[in-house]
Amino acid sequence: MAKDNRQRLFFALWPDVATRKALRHTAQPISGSPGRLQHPLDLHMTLVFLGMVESERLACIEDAASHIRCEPFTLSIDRVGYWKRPRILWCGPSQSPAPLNRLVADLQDGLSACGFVPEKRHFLPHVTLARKVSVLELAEEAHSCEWPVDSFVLVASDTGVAPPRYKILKKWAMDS
Ligand code: 2AM
Repeated sequence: MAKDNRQRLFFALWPDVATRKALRHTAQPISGSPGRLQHPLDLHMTLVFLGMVESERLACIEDAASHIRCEPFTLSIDRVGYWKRPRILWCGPSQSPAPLNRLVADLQDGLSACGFVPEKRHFLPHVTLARKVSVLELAEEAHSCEWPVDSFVLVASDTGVAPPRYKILKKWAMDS
């Protein structure tokens, strides 16, 4: 049987060790079931989700990413939220900073040359903290944290394996 040459890919911001630790403590559910916590090594913020991609398209994807010009910026993670339907507990910035919006838009633009259709939904920056959560109440105050962002990454998702589920394939530093 032919080996499947496709991978589930996405671009993301990946936290440094200190930010990763802080992210885990942003949300304090005070009632309800905690659900399935995201493995600490899997915490990230998705920028662009590509879906299943054939390996032949990787060169175009990486070339698009290498043309991105973005200055380092800081993300203030000061908001926690809960999406009822997918039962996801997340944290994110209450204001999506301009450099982050530009980075996502530029990536989408560049990737359209590789045949990807830009996401129509509004970009809602978030870090999934837990899935299958039955949260009834969240502590009023988010334990906010500052996330210094100086790179972005291309990630492969290994569905169906034990955590950590994600593998960083390539990292691009932002220019200062
Ligand atoms: P989530 O954290 O909100 O679930 C790997 O699966 C990453 O891609 C996750 O961050 C996930 O977002 C995101 N993702 C999965 N499926 C997606 C889709 N169809 N559209 C956009 N993002 C998706």
